[in-house]
Amino acid sequence: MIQRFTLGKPIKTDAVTRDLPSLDFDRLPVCHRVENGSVTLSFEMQPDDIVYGLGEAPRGINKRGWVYQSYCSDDPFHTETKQSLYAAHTFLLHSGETCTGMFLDFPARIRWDIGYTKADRTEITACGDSLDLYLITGDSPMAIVREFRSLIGQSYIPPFWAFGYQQSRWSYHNAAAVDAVIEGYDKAEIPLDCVYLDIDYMERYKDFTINGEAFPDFAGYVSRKKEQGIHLIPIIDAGVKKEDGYAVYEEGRDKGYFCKTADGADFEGGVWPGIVGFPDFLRQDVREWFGSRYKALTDMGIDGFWNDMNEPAIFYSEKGLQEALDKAAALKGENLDLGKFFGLKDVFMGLSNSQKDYSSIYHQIDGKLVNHQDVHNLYGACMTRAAGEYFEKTFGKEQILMFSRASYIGAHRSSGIWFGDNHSWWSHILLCLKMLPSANMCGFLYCGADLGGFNENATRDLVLRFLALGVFTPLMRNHSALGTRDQECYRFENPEDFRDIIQVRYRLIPYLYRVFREASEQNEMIFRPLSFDYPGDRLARECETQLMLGDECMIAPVYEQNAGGRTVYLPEDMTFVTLSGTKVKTQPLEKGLHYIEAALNEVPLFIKKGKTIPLCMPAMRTSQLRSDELEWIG
Ligand code: MIG
Repeated sequence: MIQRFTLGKPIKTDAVTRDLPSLDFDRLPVCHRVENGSVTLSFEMQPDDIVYGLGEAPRGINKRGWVYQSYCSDDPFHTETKQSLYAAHTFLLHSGETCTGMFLDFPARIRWDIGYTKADRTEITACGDSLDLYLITGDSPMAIVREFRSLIGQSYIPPFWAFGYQQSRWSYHNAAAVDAVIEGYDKAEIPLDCVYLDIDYMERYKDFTINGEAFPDFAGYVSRKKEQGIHLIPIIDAGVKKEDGYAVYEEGRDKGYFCKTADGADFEGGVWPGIVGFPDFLRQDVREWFGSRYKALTDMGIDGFWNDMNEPAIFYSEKGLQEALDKAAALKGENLDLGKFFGLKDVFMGLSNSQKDYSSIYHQIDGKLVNHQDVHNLYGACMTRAAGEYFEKTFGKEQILMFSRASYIGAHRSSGIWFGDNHSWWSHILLCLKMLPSANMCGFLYCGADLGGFNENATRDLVLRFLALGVFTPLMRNHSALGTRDQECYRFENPEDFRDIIQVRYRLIPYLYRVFREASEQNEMIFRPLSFDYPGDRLARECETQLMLGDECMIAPVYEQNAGGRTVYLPEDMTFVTLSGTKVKTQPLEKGLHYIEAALNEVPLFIKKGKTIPLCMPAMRTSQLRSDELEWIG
C-alpha cells in the first residue's frame, strides 16, 4: 500500500507518475517534527533490522551505521567516510518485523542518520518545510520495491548495442586516436561496440560543437565508424561557454534561459570552457530548447551521449574568485603565520562547488524565483530529462543511449547513470557491486562504474577483476582519467585474457538483455541483495560481496589482489560455472561456504539448482550476435 503525505507546498519534481490523493502530514504514522524550517522523521530499529536504499551512495548495501546526505556532489574521492556521491536517490527501505519504504520527494538537502548518532535509531532531516512523503508498506522488501517502482514509472531501456563493451578515456583527442583504439581491439580480437569522446572533441569545450582540426568531416567519420559497427559517444557538459558569436550561448542569454543571481543577472561560473551560463533546466521551455540542441550531433549520426558536470560542478564563480584574489593581494608581502597561510589556502580550496555559490543561484519556476539550494538535486536530472524527452519525441523509444552523472529519482525514466569518478582501487570493485541493487531499487537499471577505475593508475589484474564484475553490469565501460596509465585491454600483457572476459559478456547478452527488459517492464531488480531472497538466512542477510542476478543466478566477483579465488556463500545448492572465452566449466556445489577458484581470465557465476541460462556465441560486435543457436547451461 502507498500513502502520500503532503507538507506545505512542495515543488513539483515529476519524480512520481501516479497521482495519489494527499493525506495531511499530521497523520503520518512515523514520529516526526517540523521546526526551524526543517522536517525530522525518526524510527527505532531492532538489532537485526536492515535498512536498504539511497541508490548511488557510499558504503554498504545495508545502510546502517552511518550518516548520509542526499546532495548531488562533484567529489572524485569516493572514500568510506563520504556522505554523498553524484546522485540524490531519496528512497529508504526499512526491513524488520514489518517492512516500510519511504520516498521523500524533496529536492533540497536531506540528512539520513541511520544509526550513526544512536545505534538503534534512524533520524531523517529534510532541510525545508514542504515535501511529499510516500509511505509504502508490504510483505517483503521486494514487494515494496515493486510498489515504489510502479509509483515512479518505467525505467529507461537503451538501444540493444549499449549492452556491448565500451571503451573510454579522457581523452581520445582526435580521429587517429579513436582509430587506434578500434584497431587495438580489432587486432587483439576483443569485442567492442562503443568508443567515447570526452571534452576534447569539442571546440574549446563548447557544447554541441566539434573541434574541426581533430575531427575533420565529423559526420563522415561517424558514419565510417558505424560501418565498422562502432558507436561514438560524445560527452555533454551542463555549462554553456560564454562567448559572443557562439549561437547556443547567445540564444540562451537573449532568451533569458540561464540561471540567475538575486539581482536578475545571469549567474556566471567557471568550468572547462572558462565562464559559462548554466541553463535553467528546471524550466520546461529551457529543457525543450537545450534538448533540441542535441540535434546538432544526432544530425551527424551520433546516437549516444553522456551528460557530465551536472550536479552542477562549478570550479569557481566570478565573485568567489575575485574575493580570493583580493584576499591574496591584501596578504602580498606579509610574513604569513600559520593561521593566515591556511586561511588563504582554504579560501582557494573552497572555490569549487562552494555552498556560497550554490546559494547565490536562482531558478524560475512558474514565474517565481527559487533558490538553487531548494532544488539542487533536480538540476542534473532535469538536464538529462531535457535530452531524453527530445530523443524519445524525435526518434522514439530505445534509440538513443543516454546516461548522466547527477540524478534524482524520475530521471530513471529517461536515462541511465554511471557512478562517476571512482579510483583504480580494489575496494571500488565492491563499491560498484554494492551500489547496483541500491540503484535498481530506485529505478536506475542502466548503470555501471568506470571499469578499471577512473582516477590514478590501474594494474592489469585490477582491470581484469573489475571487468569480470562489469560483465554483468548493463553499462560495461572502461574509462580512465587524463594522465593515468593506459587502460585499454589491448595495452596489457596477454590481451587474450581480456578477450576471454569480454567474450563472456557477449555470450551472456541475450540473457542479460532479457533480464534487463523484464526488470524494466515488471518493476523488478536486476541485482538483489541475497537478504531479499533468503531473509531467514543469517549469512545471506549479512552478505555484502555477492548479488542475486535475475531469477536464475548469483554473482560473486573476486575483489582482492593476488587472490586466486574467494570464499562464496551459497544460500542453496547451486552450479558453480566458470566462463572464459567460449569455455564453460560446471561444478555442482552444496549450500554453504566454499572457496572457489577463478583465474584472471575467468568469470565465476552461480546458477540455482533447476535453472538454466542461455549463452550465444561471442562476436566482435553486438550487431553480429546470433540468438538462434543458444547453449543452455546450469
Ligand atoms: O572534471 O570530462 O566524471 O568521466 O572524464 C572532470 C572529463 C570532468 C568528469 C567525469 C569524467 C570525465 C571528466 N569529467
